[in-house]
Parts: sequence; structure tokens; C-alpha cells
Amino acid sequence: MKPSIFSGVQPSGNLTIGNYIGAISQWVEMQKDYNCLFSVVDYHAITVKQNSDELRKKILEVTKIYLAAGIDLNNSIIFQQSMVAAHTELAWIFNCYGARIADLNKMTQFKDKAGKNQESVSIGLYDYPVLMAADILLYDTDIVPVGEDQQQHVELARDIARRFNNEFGNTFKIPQSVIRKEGARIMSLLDPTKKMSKSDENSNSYIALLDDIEAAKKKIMRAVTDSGSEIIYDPKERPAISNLLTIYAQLGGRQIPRLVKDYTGKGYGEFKKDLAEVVAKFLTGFQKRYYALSDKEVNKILEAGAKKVEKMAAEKMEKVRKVIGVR
Ligand code: ATP
Ligand code: LTN
Repeated sequence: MKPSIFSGVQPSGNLTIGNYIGAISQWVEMQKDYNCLFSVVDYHAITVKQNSDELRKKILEVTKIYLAAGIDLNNSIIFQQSMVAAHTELAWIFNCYGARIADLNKMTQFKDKAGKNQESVSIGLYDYPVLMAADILLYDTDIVPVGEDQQQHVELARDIARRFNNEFGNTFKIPQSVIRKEGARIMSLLDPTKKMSKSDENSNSYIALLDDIEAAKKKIMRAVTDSGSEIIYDPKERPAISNLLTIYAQLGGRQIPRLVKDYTGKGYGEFKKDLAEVVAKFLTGFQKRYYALSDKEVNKILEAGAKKVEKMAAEKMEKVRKVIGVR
């Protein structure tokens, strides 16, 4: 038996090259060696307000993005979280057994997203990491490939599993997060101290996977740079150029030290022009695969995926209901 992977992206905002580099491209590389479940986590998306027609569209969009990125249905299962009721059921049980208020109070994503409105945001936003723990633990997941910002949530899933196992006997496998050595945190093009985020109000801060190609090139040309003019990799002192080097390396299939060598003595202008071409080439291929997919086939894929995982989820839930004493 191969070890198993679980990961997901929320169907909200405009998926960016940050989502691709930090998460989805890792899944593509790993899928041959693992049993993989990739979920479109729609019940995570509704922790902040969504327009219902938009949400329906985004669910199909994210599924197509997984496929266009190279998720292969011969190796992996793609499914929509809300089609498998066990996720929310298990989240409720973890709310009662395993998750503590003190844990959730430490979550940096919640603090960032709630900002000054901590008392008025939805309880769902606060409880979000518990639903994520349920997603992961439901399927005896070994590995959770994510971007750096999600590591804290995977740690919480581990804590919840340990506490539950201590109380009720061995029920859940303890999962592990895997993050890229380079590219686990792609930064905003306008502020290299901030994560590139698909829900950023300013669309110039990110390159979306479905951006118009010419617009994407312009965004690269307009990306902020550091003071100085050398092409060197030093995320602390030169965060902007280091971020652009990371994007170049990941999308262009190059090594950072090699790029630094090749651009010795050359300026930011020339570097950015070349990077814009690398991004354009990547997006062109990606979008060609994306637009070849129809809504109809994608709907079928989601239905088939849910059917497959439902069985696994049902078995685990039967055990869980028994050990806690509701059956
Ligand atoms: P939002 O900003 O709307 O919360 P997001 O861009 O963080 O969204 P998510 O759906 O939360 O997107 O993340 C999906 C996956 O992409 C996660 O594994 C996350 O860690 C990863 N990811 C998101 N942004 C980046 C980034 N800038 N660099 C690397 N990985 C990222
Ligand atoms: N919270 C994650 C999305 C997510 C996830 C998961 C990732 C929900 N459930 C389970 C890995 C495993 C995010 O990227 N915002």
C-alpha cells in the first residue's frame, strides 16, 4: 500500500501562481508515489461571505485548475468537500473532543483574516482549522503538501489526533505536512513582506493562473524591486528580487544559483523582461489545458470522486461514532 496524501484549495478568489508553486505543483510531482485525495474545500470558502452563483462557478474553476496543472485521475481522486457529509460531522466531534479554544486563539491565519473584527466575524472562520483537521484525519492521511502558511493548521490536526487517540484508543493516523524548500511562500509583487494572496484587493499584487497573458507580463514589469540593482538571492536583505528569482526558478525549471550566475552584471530591467516571458510561456500552456475542459466533464469527475471517497469516510465515521458512544 502506498502512503496517502490529502490536500485542498478553497474555491474563492483568483488562484495564483503562489497556490500553484506552493501547493498544486507539489501534488503533481508527488502523485505517482502516493494515494492522493485532492479536495475543492467549499465549506472552508464559506467561512467568509461568498456570492452563491460565483461560488458554484469557482468550484468548477478550481477543479479545472487541478486538472490543467497535471493532476491525473489515474493516480488521484478529485472531489468536492461538501459532497461528503462526514467532513462536517467529524469537525463537530472534534469541536467537542480534541480541539481547544486555546489552540484556536493561537492561529495566525485567523488573526490576520479577522483583523480588528475578531468579535464580529463568523464562528466558522474561527473553527476553520478544526474542519481542516477533519478533512485530513478522515482518510488516514500520511502527508499533507501545503504552502508554509498552512503548516500551523496541520500541527493542530496532529494535536487533535493525538488527544483523540489518548482518550478513545488508536483511531487516527498522525499526519505530517510537507512544504517546498523553495517556493513555500511566494510573496506579493507589490509588497515582498506580504504573502501573495488570491483574495488581495489589488490584483497587481498577484499573477492569477487565469490572468490575461499581456496583463500578467505587465504585472511582472511593475513588480517592486529592492534598492540596489544586483540580481542576488538574499530573502532577508533583498526580499523582492529573491521572490522574483524563486518564481523564475519554479516556473522556468531553473536553479536559483544558476540564474544568479547568468544574470551577473545585468540589471533588473533585463531580468524582469525575461521573467515576464517565462511567466507568459507557463500561463499560455496552462490556460490551453484549462480551456479545453468542459463544465460537463468536470461535474462528472466531481460526482465520481465523491462516490469513491464516501466509502472510506463512512468506514472511519462508523468507528468514531462507536468509540465516542453514540452507537
Ligand atoms: P486567501 O488569501 O484567499 O486566504 P490563499 O491564496 O492563501 O487564499 P488558499 O486556498 O488558502 O489560498 O491556499 C491553498 C494552498 O496554496 C495552501 O496550501 C496554501 O498554503 C498555498 N498557498 C497560498 N498562497 C501561497 C503563497 N503565496 N505561496 C505559497 N503557497 C501558497
Ligand atoms: N486551509 C487550507 C485549505 C484546506 C486544506 C485542507 C489543505 C482545507 N482543508 C486539508 C490541506 C489539507 C488553505 O489552504 N487555506
